[in-house]
Amino acid sequence: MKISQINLETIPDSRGEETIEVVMVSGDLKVTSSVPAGKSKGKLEVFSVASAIALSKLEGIKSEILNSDFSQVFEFDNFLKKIDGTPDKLNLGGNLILVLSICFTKLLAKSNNLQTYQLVGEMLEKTPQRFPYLYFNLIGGGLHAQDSLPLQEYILVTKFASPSKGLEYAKLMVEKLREDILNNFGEIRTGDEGTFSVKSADPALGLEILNRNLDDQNVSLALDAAASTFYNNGEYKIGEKAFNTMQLLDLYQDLSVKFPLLSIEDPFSEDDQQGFVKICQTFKDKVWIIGDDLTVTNKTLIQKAIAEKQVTAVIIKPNQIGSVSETLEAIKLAQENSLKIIVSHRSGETNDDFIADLAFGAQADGLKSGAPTQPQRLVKYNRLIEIEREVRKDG
Ligand code: 2PG
Ligand code: MG
Repeated sequence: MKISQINLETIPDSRGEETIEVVMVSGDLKVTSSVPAGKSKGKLEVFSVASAIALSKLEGIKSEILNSDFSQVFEFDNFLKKIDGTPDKLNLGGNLILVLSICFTKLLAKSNNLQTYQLVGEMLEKTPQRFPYLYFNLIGGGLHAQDSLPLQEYILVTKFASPSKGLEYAKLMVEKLREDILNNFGEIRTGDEGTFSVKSADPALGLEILNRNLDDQNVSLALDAAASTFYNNGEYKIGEKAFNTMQLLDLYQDLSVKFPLLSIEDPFSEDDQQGFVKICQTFKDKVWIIGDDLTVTNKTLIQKAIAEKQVTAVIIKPNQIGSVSETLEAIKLAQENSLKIIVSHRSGETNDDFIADLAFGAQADGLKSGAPTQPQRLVKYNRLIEIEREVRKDG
């Protein structure tokens, strides 16, 4: 496939910070993609360049891209990775390589008369059928909300076969929570991902509020502790209290007895890998232990986490690794080793809905896209519903 045009622009993300959007054209086909940004980032995520740098880097390589002919995503990505020439994408930036890579994937799908999820399915040799659980972060804390709960994300997980049912349930939950929080805290405060936020140092409180509003068997709760963000010198600081690894593990055990917890993401710091080993031994298959900062969608780090039995699930965020093909390699490795995969947005998001196609195409176990209150979050859930309609029509 020949690419005939590439244009890059700067746009604001959901936090109002600058990010990049690319329009890519091949003949009469046109696609758009834009990339998100994280705030609680793993240390080993690939490098991102500033928007102005991305623009000038693209100008430097554009003619080479337009003069080439690529027939596969891997080929396109390898071409860019070769120009970049560094493992951490220090030269072109993971954000620039990824936005081009996603555009190319969407364009290649279109030129083959496929939906993006169908191409993803083909690349992973899967037949997409089942929809992922939906991870709705409804109460935010940590780095994502000022003066708030200590853990980063208190999540409603909907497990309905149909994503439209999941979204409907989550929207009703938002209304119930608004009333609950207003009655009990006297004010409504919000966090980065369109969540509610409350002022408290009690790590259990977010789960308590969610739990007292649950009324269906098809829903569970989940946590993203993002524990690297409150870890220092071997200690976890929660409010005024300091926890060591075993004390924090006790806290999680306590929470898992009190609440219907499906999963805990980043329960320990990426620098406390023994914590991950211990929590996996403790919970076995009862609660999924998800790596995010620990594994950063990187197949070498996922391999290590598998070998050392540190996780039973991984977060998949394309911008942690910076290309579609490497994201798919990470997914393949995780799935071959029976890890659950949860495809995820970032806290600073855009209107790109690629991760919905990625989640369905890869037959992910979960899609995590924040609260159903911000357009940048809703666009992903709505894309899944659009896919659902199309799949039901064809099936
Ligand atoms: C996370 C994400 C998304 P951030 O930790 O899982 O919710 O946050 O994008 O800030 O890393
Ligand atoms: Mg996380």
